[in-house]
Amino acid sequence: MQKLPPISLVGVPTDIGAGHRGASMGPEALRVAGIGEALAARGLDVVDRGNLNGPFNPWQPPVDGYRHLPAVVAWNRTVMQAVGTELAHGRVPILLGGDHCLAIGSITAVARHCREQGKRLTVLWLDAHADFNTSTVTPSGNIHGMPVACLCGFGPHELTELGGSAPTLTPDRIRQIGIRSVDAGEKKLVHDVGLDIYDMRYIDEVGMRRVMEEALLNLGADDHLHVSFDIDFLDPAIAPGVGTTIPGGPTYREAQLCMEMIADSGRLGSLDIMELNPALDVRNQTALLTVDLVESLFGKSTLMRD
Ligand SMILES: [Mn+2]
Repeated sequence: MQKLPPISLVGVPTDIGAGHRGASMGPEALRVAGIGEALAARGLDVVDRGNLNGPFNPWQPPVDGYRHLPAVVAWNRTVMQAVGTELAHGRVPILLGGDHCLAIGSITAVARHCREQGKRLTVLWLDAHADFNTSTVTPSGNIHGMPVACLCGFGPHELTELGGSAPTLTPDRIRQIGIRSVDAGEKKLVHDVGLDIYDMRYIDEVGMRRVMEEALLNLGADDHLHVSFDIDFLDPAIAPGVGTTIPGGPTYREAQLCMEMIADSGRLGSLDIMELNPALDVRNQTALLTVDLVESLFGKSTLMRD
């Protein structure tokens, strides 16, 4: 069996960038669903680092187009440091979110690590949304709709330059899968920068297998794959526990295939699990499903082969 590196779970209990309260309870719901035990049962070395700390959510309206910007920056700095520390120790960080604005800190740390190690970073963004809003086009000011834009250098300098300089990523290093809700202004921006989007229509037309073959094409030994998994990627029929459900997402089997093909690539180096909202879940079923999918992401095969 392939030897996988040790894993660190890092909880980030905040909904500071979200439009609904409750993702702050995500880390604990994932623990209650047994994420650590499930990975350990696969023979992996798993350590739970507990939760990071940061400012509480004041639940205020946006200021100059951004909601809670100073607190979002504070949380992301802490995330960047924690993720960077795990990578420097040769561990695979699994961020237990928390809302998706925290991917700014997470991926900024991963990008720096890749630069230092001479690795090429590819980000797989599993989401119903492109998360490419800016303060001028966002309808809400919620920063969880802006992390991909911020990582590509579009956004407040406190976030685009979190790692020292902007952009953290060029759009060609990102592949988005499962997209089915893009705001009008956001759509134009996404087209302008040429983001690689495998939307639900494309998944319907060619199937998840070909989508993942294309998204994972040409990954070699020098590639670091980062998966940023927004739980709203999944169809709400199987995953009701998120704040921004959009119908028409991947089914259970499509999601499993997606995870299994990422595992088969052998390149997974870091993971965000974001936007799980236990306040909206039903008997923790979305957390349990997430743990099931993460097991596949780390190589648990449901197939009759090896
Ligand atoms: Mn998202």
